[in-house]
Amino acid sequence: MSVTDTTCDLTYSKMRGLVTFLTAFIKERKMGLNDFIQKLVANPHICQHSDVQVFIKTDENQNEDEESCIPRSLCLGSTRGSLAEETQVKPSDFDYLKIIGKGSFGKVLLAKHKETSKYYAVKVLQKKIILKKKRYQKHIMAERSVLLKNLKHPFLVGLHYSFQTAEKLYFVLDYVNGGELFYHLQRERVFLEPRARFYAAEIASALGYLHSLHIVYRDLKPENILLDSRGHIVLTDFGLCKEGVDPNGTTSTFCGTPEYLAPEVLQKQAYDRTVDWWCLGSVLYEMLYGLPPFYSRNTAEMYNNILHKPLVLKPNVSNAGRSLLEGLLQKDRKLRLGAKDDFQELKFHAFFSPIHWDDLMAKKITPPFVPAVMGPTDLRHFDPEFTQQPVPSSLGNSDNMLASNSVREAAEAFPGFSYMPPADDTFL
Ligand code: ISQ
Repeated sequence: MSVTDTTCDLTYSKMRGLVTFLTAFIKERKMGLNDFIQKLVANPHICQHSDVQVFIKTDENQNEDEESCIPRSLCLGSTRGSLAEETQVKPSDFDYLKIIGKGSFGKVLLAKHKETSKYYAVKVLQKKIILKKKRYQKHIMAERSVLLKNLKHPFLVGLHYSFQTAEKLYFVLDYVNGGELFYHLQRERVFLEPRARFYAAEIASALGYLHSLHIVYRDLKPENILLDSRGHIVLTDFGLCKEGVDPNGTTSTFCGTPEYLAPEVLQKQAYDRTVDWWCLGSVLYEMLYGLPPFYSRNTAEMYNNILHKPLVLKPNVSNAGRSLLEGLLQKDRKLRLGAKDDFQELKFHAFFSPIHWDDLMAKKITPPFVPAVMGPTDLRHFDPEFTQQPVPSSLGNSDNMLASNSVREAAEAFPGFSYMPPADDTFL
């Protein structure tokens, strides 16, 4: 075989490899582009393959100031049928109007897409803070990974895009402004059973959906449960800790409020999806009784109560309600309601007998309470501590892309942090 032949052969086999790869890619694309991209970027071996490198390579001539959010070659389709270039989303595509939430890693902002005038909640995280703690880097990647699983559920916040610049990670999420569920609970102290049932049912159906995809939410806590402007539940934050993490990277055992921690999580034992049913029990308990179960102002005592104190339920809640709480707040996760047949067990519990689950999923049940909001820019339900803070002008600008080692490391730590909505998705 001549050298030329060999070269030809090699090129041909490479071509075949590429064709095989592309065929598989297109097939996968039909099944769910996002899922495929995720697998691709999550697998270092596949990523290192030269064909794949060529395939996913971003345009070398792209604006140096902004990392592309979407490798151009992956822009196979667009929600509006436009060209790849037009579908690239970058920080400067948005006007950042207000800070609506803050955590140790960054902020959540109300942002308006300049071209479409649609409103989004944009979560902006500082890479260097995340990088200081490997564990939380995993958290963020897990959050992205979870959000990218093409999650679509009426009571889960939707991710539209994620992208990164040299210093920051951006998540472009649905924006909801009905306020935190517990903001309303604090105002009213307790909810009547029908209202608590409605919220518990919407939360349970979202958790059941996540479990069906083998995702454990784990961190269900008051600040992650929002209401939209119609009064429906929206669960947010698959991994962002609002508090409890020192930005300097010192250890903190738990993220945020510890009230809802299941005994197995407190004891750092193995946990599974039943941890979410414990958390749901805690939310329901607080809605009906006005305080978290096992509550004590003394945190050590509360931990002890969660682990050892028997659940005592006062009779001002119906038998069905108390029976559900007893099932969910069972300390032994193997005996907990949902341990065998997950969400199905909850669905058929007497407490939920007034719920028509198909109607619930279709948002056909009229919410028991409609938050008073005048429009998307009505921020009355957000903490003024956040909304009164000035919005950093740097957000819509390009990050400094100086090729320092730390910046490069920061970029490499979040591989594939870009996202394009599925072809059948609308741009809100
Ligand atoms: C969506 N809307 C308002 C606030 C939010 C906070 C976190 C994540 C998503 C959000």
